[in-house]
Amino acid sequence: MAQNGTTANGVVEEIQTHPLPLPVKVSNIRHTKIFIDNKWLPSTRGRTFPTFNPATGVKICDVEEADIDDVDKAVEAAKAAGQRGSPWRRMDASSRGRLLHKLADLVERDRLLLATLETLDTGKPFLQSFFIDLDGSIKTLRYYAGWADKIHGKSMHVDENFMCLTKHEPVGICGAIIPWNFPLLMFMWKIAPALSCGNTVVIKPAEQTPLTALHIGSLIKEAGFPPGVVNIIPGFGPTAGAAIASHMDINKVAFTGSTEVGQLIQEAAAKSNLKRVTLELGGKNPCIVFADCDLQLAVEETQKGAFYNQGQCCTAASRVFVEESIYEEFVQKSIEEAKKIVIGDPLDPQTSHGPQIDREQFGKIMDLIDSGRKEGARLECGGASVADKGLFIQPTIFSGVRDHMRIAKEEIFGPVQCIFSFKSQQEAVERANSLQYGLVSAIFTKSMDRALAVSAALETGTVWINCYNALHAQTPFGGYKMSGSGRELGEYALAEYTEVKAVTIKLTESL
Ligand code: NAD
Ligand code: NW8
Repeated sequence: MAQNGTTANGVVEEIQTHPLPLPVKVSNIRHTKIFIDNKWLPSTRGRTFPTFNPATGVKICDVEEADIDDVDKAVEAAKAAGQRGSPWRRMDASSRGRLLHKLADLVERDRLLLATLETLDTGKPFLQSFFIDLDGSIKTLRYYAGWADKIHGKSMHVDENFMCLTKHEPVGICGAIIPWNFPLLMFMWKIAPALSCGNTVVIKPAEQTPLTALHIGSLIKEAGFPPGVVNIIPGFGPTAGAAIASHMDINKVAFTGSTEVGQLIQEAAAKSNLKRVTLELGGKNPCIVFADCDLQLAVEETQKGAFYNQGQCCTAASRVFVEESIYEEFVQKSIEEAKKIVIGDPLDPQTSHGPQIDREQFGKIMDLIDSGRKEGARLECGGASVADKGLFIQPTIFSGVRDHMRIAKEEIFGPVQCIFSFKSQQEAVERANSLQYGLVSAIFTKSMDRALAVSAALETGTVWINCYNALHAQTPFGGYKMSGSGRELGEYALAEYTEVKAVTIKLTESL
């Protein structure tokens, strides 16, 4: 369906050239239990927790709450599934690839239902769920399906007439802890490379958004993955999440979420069994807009970067540095652009902006907006919640933002665009690099010479030139500095999911 490219601007093309997909009616939620060993289990402690629709505040359903004992059960299942001699370990690598493709087929079959569930649980506009989250999920699965039988080592004739073979073995049981902003996509970013390399998985969805992960559990079983290869434990961070991070039998943990929790995960990993850790944390991502850019493009891309997913992206474009000579024009055009955003019911295909995820995030964002006003930034538009609408916040633009303000330094994770002015290239680069974050950055200019020079100077894992949120299954993604460690997606992510074994053979005849 989505063939014209599915970047944030791709959505618009799709809307114009294809009949609109429509949400399905969801009368009861089929999968609300803990998924271990391809079976649906109740919580050992007999507890459940509610999940809400953030657009209405209405409870969708209760979900079985996994705790430490359920994590132990999941780890036992994963251990048995991944043992030497098990069906999963004996399976041809090409068959692992086929299973991942089969899972992708089933996700495509259930695409409307999954997009609807994602929208109900997160509040993100349905067409974005359908075209961005589902498309990215399917592409991630297919990309790593293709890798499964292409993951192999080298043979080296080394000094003193030894032959060395390197083998890429699975690391074993991979724990994953994921956030609420892209529940389905983050699930795939974790499981697809892990399974492609032959690992087993224990994954915890965020407590706010467990529903699409649990539906995928049923598809994993239907696809024919052996029991215990993937185990899904809905639950809370300090209990189920912490149990993963400190488990003695989990060999690796992949985390996406806040920097504070990322530090706890790395600490718990170090103190338990030194499990391998990859972290995708926050960002305070700078865009540098030079006077020689395509101004309309820069306005549109930086704004989508700021407001996409209600600003709830680790990649949110939250610091836009604009060259002095085009500053006023840039701000005016940005305000015009913001007026086109349609706030409303996320299930309505016209809607481009939904609610924030929960009351806590809503409060944090409103507090930061207040701080911006008080510290003297200029509120150009928005700045308030939407009357009678619970968790909706208007797209908000501040101009005249100065580097010392809270809104210039703290991750907001809401629909707030901060616009700064700069005089020289060197000054812009220094200010862009001045924080401890280093996830993504963007440059807008028509000079490729300048773009390449500036991209070399920016301390971020991704640099976008004349585009934003241009993520692809083939391209590595991850942070410098306190934005994380390790890479997801692309060939680079495979290294995070394999142990390299060197087998050295003493030769008796010279080659
Ligand atoms: P969080 O880091 O608390 O939650 C992310 C995941 O970690 C969830 O699954 C959660 O249950 C789990 N978790 C929480 N505490 C844990 C612990 N002690 N041990 C193990 N796992 C734990 O994020 P949040 O509270 O949902 O959001 C707070 C802030 O984090 C946001 O305002 C935003 O700045 C940032 N955030 C970043 C991302 C991202 O994509 N990088 C995503 C969500 C939130
Ligand atoms: C994996 C991801 C994508 C993809 C496309 C368009 C807009 C925004 C995002 C996005 C494989 C193929 C495509 C996006 C996704 C996650 C975050 C931020 C932006 N991803 N996309 Cl955290």
